Amino acid sequence: MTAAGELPFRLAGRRVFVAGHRGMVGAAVLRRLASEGCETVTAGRDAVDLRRQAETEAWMAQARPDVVVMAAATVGGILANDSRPVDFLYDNLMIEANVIAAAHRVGVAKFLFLGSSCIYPRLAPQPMAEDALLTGPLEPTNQWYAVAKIAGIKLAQAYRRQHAMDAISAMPTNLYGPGDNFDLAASHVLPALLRKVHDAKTRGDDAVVLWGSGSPRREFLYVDDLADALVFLLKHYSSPEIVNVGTGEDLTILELARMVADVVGYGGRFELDRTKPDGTPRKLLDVGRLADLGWRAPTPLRDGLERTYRWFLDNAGRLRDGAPA
Ligand code: GFB
Repeated sequence: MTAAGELPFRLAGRRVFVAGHRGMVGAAVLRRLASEGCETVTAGRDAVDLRRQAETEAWMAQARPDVVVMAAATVGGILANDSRPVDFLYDNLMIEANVIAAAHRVGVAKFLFLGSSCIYPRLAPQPMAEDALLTGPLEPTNQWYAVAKIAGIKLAQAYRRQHAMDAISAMPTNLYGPGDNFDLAASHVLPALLRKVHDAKTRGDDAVVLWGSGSPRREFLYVDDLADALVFLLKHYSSPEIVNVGTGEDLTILELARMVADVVGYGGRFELDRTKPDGTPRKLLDVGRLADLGWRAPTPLRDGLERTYRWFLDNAGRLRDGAPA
């Protein structure tokens, strides 16, 4: 059985559980939902460990949300993915299975699952359309995370098919913005470069080291744009097929580094550390499906970078791993 959900879906007056509200994505979703007239509920890791089924079910049974946005996940950049495979596979499998099953038990009216552009094959034709899923081998550095996210997509589709649950799935491209992780050992490239370039400028260093060859191409979406797209999908989308969320534009890591240097006001050089992995050579989403539905990303990369750098400067003192140089 395939559910035909209510469209447009009404958020006003509903109780929305944003799982993972302390992360960059969950926090942006909360900011965006503030103007929707809905009630939001959240649960920190101290209140419920979503990797534990009994805890998740008990929490969901007392919270009784009408809508769930599944932004809880163990995430990180290329090195964290490659070096902590258990965390990326086990945590994400458990979290998504527990949250989807518990949401079904309490009979939510809508469920939004979040995947990632790394679910697509390493050498998928570019830009990557939704139907590229499961057509080829994955990028080895993030296969653990990708397999977990693919399982989550399938579980959402399975609940929709077997139990008529209005579960939908969005696949965001590489994200950045306020609340990102600036810890160099675990972060993605964009916050890493903002921090490295800022530190080099502060210390007067004449070079910044980039991992890999600098030639991989990536697409970057401002996290508040993602949150806006997710609210749009909650209201206007009800179908088993996954939906890509991106800008439709990419650039090389070296081009990104130069843009970061410009935003930070740094005049030094970039050196390449080729002992570090490049990852997939190109990751650009085909955003045609979402554009046809009526949504496009409004924030140009340069503007998003400036806003993120301002956030970094304002919040550097309370970043998890201490202040930058
Ligand atoms: O953002 P990132 O860590 O992850 O790295 P992926 C993107 C590219 O930037 C790679 C290069 O080619 C890195 O080698 N890079 C250059 C750097 N300098 C740095 C640096 O200082 N730090 C980092 N982190 N990278 C992730 C997946 O892949 O994308 C996740 O591992 C997730 O699972 C995420 O899907 C969206 O784009 O390669």
